[in-house]
Amino acid sequence: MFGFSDETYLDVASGNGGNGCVSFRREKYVERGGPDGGDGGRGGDVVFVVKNNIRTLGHLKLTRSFRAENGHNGSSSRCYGANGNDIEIDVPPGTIIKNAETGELIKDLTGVDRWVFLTGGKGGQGNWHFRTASRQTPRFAQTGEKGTEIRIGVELLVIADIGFVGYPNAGKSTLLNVLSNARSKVASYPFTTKIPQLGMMRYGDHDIVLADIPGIIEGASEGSGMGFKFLRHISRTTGLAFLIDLSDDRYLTAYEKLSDELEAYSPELLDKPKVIIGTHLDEEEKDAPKHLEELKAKYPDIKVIGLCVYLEQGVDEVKQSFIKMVGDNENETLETLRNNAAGGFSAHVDNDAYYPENPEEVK
Ligand SMILES: Nc1nc2c(ncn2[C@@H]2O[C@H](COP(=O)(O)OP(=O)(O)OP(=O)(O)O)[C@@H](O)[C@H]2O)c(=O)[nH]1
Ligand SMILES: [Mg+2]
Repeated sequence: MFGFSDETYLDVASGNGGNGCVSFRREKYVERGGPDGGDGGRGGDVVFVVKNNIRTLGHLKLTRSFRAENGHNGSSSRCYGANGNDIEIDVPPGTIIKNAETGELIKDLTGVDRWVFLTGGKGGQGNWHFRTASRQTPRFAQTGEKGTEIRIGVELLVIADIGFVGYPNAGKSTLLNVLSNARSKVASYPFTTKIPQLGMMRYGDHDIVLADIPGIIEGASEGSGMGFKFLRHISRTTGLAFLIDLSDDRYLTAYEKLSDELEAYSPELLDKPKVIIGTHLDEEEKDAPKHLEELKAKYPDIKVIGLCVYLEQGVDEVKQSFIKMVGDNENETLETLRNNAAGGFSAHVDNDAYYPENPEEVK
């Protein structure tokens, strides 16, 4: 279980084939022209296109019905009807298509770029095809084949791109709420956040999934505080953001202590790209700006950003650092998605923020 699973249903239909045409040639001086009704065009297909820049099913909740165009009818002079246009449905990597009624898996789109799900109906043949020596005036043509209509379930496991790590009260939920539509509870007491929350940060046409997890304290690996079981939710993220409260006495040691706890859970966590975010930068009476400089000097090899969301200081820089972390590691993100096509817990999705349906499920 590394993320939230999201699902929706769609009604999809391929286009009907156009009808063949019944028509006879009419020309000057030719009294009884032969049949010349053309064929109907093919109905459009329903095609799924996997787009790496989409990470959610949000856009499919606005439009639930997707119909390909019908083929056009044939016409006289043996003119073919035009083929109907295909309908393309964009989905994020790792999407699974199921039969909505039976729940049966139709297709796992992991590793697929483009997939024709329903082909359109064939066009009917015009009466021109039905002429024979004994039947020179066929007054019939074939009707186009019907397209296929089905209700499908679309499922996706949403895996976070950036995981927030920090002591309680560092400002993790505050940051999540500013960067995404999530409404993670914010309060001045420790362990306000009790279960992971995901939010979607949008930039251009890209989605970046952020994960806010409960605060970690020294000794979490031995079970102190909320323990560190929630680290599994950030174990597959592309990058980590360490949030350190610059007004807290522990600002200079926090990064090492948090790293020790992560290492005790899984040493690979430390290999991830990371950024340190010094929060509460506005607390000048507690020397927050000076502490920020000390942190920068202590970790010259790590990007250290000062942040106060209330004064909008550092918000852009934080965003850019997330975009860069995800952009630099796009292939790894895709790999992770491919390897995690199952699992997760279900979430109630509201305006692109994910709230677990059943908190007990979230282990
Ligand atoms: N002055 C100031 N207060 C902040 C800042 N960021 C967050 N806070 C406050 O710090 C307190 C804790 O913020 P949260 O976002 O709930 O912290 P958290 O890291 O999610 O905490 P837990 O969920 O308990 O782990 C809240 O009272 C916030 O209003 C900041 O930049 N400056
Ligand atoms: Mg919180």
